[in-house]
Amino acid sequence: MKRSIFTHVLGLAALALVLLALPARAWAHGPVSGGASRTDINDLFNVLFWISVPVFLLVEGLILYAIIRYRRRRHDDMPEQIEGHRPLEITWTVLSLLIIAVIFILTARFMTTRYQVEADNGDVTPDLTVHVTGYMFNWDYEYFLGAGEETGVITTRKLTIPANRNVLLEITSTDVQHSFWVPDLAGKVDAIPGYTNTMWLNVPKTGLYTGNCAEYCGTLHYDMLIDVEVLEPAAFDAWLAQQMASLGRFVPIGTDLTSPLPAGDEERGEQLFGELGCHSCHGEQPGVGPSLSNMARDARAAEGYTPESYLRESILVPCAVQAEGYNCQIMPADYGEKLDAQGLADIIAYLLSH
Ligand code: HEC
Ligand SMILES: [Cu+2]
Repeated sequence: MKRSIFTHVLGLAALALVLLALPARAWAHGPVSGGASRTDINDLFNVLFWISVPVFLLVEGLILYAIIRYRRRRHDDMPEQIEGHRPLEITWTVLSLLIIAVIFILTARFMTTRYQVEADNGDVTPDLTVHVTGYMFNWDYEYFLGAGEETGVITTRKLTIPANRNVLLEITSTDVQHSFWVPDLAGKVDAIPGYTNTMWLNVPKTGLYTGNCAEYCGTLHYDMLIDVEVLEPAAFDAWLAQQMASLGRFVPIGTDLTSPLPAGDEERGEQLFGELGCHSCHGEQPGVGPSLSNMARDARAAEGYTPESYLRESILVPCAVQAEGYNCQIMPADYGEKLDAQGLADIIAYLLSH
């Protein structure tokens, strides 16, 4: 009578284990779309998964079995004592070693064939090469045709690439370590100062893929987001051509503090404020930098500034005019290279509207 209850309990427990293991298969997966190495990552994941399922079931099953079978009974005498079991010990040591060896070989083979070597020995030629540079707390993307023909196009925060083409990302950093990670496209690749890592993409589906820096790098690490927009090849070509054309008209303002500015457009200013990552330090509340609403009011008429000239100087040469209680070194000093007179005027118009 009693015995049959325990067999049932054991059966139920085993069932619970299997039920626990199943959703893991559904939830956990590698990149679903895009990376040239996506199938390899998923293959590797499947191998690891199906090796771990029997191990998990065996270990948990034995624990349950031992708990129930060898539980303390009322009138127990000391049970039979067993000390060691050489054949068993040798078996599980060798088995574990074998499993680890298989995983190691598969992983090593995957890493050498996919991440580095393809780029280095030229098996695959890129249609587009993008230099990805991480820094606290944003990403810059510099576009090259083929393997390295300059376009001059640089975008910040958002990477735009064509679908169904080989795209090579050359990833590095200018300050500390970051990690470029868009889970639906590929595995993490570290951005390391002084060193270039590569990532291949060939994304079959257009759309917006999002990710973020996956290596803790400072206060605003959480805001070091990555947007990858994948366009139809024709739409991408049009986008790139338009970027290149507007480059000719784009004259960076540099550190010019005096030439008159055109009339600013508040709405476009707001957009630029987001694209250039200003909002991560300047929000509604004071944070790493002064709050949005405080900036224009902080104009120092006594020192001869108008609100416009004060904002302009603060943006182009952050350390020339300092807000009290803040560290001016934190604010990137190269916005003059990313803004032209119109862009600066737009941002100033936006700031003045607060
Ligand atoms: C990484 C953080 C960071 C980013 C990004 C950043 N700033 Fe700043 N900013 C600061 C800090 C810190 C200060 C205060 C030190 C100073 O006055 O130079 C500051 C000061 C300013 C000031 C002067 C405010 C005052 O009250 O004196 C203005 C204006 C400004 N930033 C505009 C911008 C704009 C526009 C952008 C984007 C194009 C931007 N900042 C991006 C950190 C940042
Ligand atoms: Cu980072």
